[in-house]
Amino acid sequence: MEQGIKNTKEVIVALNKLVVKLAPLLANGIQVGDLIEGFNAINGDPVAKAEFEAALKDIHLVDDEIKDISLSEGIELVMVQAKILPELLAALKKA
Ligand SMILES: [Ca+2]
Ligand SMILES: [Ca+2]
Repeated sequence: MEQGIKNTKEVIVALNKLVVKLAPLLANGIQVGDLIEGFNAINGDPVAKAEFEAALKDIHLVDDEIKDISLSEGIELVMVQAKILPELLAALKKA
């Protein structure tokens, strides 16, 4: 059965947003408190929280989606990443 790439896309977006949220915390070095602060940053953002929960819930489906990936799906994933890249780079630059 064709798997599609819905869950893979969700996980890519969630991971990028995680880096965007964590980058400012890690800018001054990694402390134990960063983990809690990172958790609070996500927990305090209902949209991000819902996205993370959705991504984590279906993360086990990503394996099958990747095994079944087509060229057009691969390109679509690259485009998903490309679309988030400016936000990601801006966060890392500030860090
Ligand atoms: Ca820190
Ligand atoms: Ca596919």
